[in-house]
Amino acid sequence: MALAAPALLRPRPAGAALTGRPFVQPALDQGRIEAGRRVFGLAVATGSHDFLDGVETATIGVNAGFLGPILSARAGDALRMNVANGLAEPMTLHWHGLHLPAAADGGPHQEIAPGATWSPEFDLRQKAGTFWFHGHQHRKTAEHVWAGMAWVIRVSDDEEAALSLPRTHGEDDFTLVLQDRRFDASGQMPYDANMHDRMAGMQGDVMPVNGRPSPVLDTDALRVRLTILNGANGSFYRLHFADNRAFHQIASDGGLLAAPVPLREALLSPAERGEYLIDLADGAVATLRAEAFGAEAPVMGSAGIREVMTFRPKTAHPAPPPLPERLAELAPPPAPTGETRTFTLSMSGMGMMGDFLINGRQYDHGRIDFSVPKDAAETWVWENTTPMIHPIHIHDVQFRILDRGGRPPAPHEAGLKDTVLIGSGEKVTLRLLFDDYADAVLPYMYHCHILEHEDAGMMGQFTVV
Ligand SMILES: [Cu+2]
Repeated sequence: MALAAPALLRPRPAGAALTGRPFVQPALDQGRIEAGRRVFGLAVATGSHDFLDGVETATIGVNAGFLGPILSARAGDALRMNVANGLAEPMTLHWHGLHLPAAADGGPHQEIAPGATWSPEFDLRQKAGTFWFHGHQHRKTAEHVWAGMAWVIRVSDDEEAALSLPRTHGEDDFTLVLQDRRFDASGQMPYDANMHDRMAGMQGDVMPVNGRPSPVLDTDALRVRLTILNGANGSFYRLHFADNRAFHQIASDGGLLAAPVPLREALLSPAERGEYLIDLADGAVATLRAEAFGAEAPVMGSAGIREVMTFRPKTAHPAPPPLPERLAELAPPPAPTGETRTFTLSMSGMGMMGDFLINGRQYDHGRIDFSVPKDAAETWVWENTTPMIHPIHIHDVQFRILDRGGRPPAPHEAGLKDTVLIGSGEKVTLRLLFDDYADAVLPYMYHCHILEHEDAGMMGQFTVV
């Protein structure tokens, strides 16, 4: 992000005229308990949603036209997900960030036929954190997610519950799904990816937050916790406040950081999550903004700055409440016990018009690229030789970043991760532990989470045996 112009550093006065509609916080769904198992029903169907005031846009939704309830569960829960495919085409639903058996992963090998229900059961072996689920149908992921087939799972645990943090859902604890979409003249958002979209990732000029562009929230809270998912197909968001205020990151993809990390901007790649604490005690209006850009940013630069949402404090207070000094016990990355593998991201052909490859190959649904011995702690080195940036997601594990471009990870990247940005020309080293689950046949995926790149074949698969 460029330095803000001086005029932007001054807080807007409270009560200044703003035109956005109220922020929408979807309810929490705690499922139902059946024989000691927490059961969620997820009905996937076509529907509609009013992203734009007074216009119904056709969607694919999960338990709603677009804004399904947020799934809420506790670490250690035994889960069953009843996923009912109400579409006229096959689909899958992948539990992004969850450590689970390959048969329950919801990747391209767990296809659900039209009219069928898929009911995986698995234990929730996570720390408190924010996870999500989205369509992962082979070559249809981008189209399905664009239409709305994605939402959030929030996981709580005792360690998080013992901390003095905002956690009243919808009062001082807000879950935000950031996306961008483009609409045609009739207010519809057909998935009409052109050549540029397939290269750079599909982006839109309207940025819904929980399905509503630039919403406004009037709040009594002196401090809010924002749990943010970048749910975009192809957009990266560099989040910051219009008044350049400082805030703190407290969690990354897989759970709490060791301690709050002060920031003035936070970059979220597609599929990444972050949790942030924002002080509102001064009573000034706080406008969260995002500089949006696509995979081609190293060449083409930013797509512009978008207003994400505005917080209007109802009250002022002499001082914000104190922050916790420590958050979670974060063990060091596991010591290596397995192989070191190198993954080179490349493009075939000339310039920007080639195919997207990992180690020189496109995804092949019938090819397992390699097998990892169960319980191995492996080292994966990712090298990006393309002129683009790629967020790499690895199924099954929460991994740790050991090294980014020859340096240790920044504090906000030093925690649990399942998606990591690999910059153009950059080399990033990860440590991953493949424990608990093995399956000789069914694989897990690793892929670029720019969904257009994934669908174009920037994906591979491995088994844990
Ligand atoms: Cu990519």
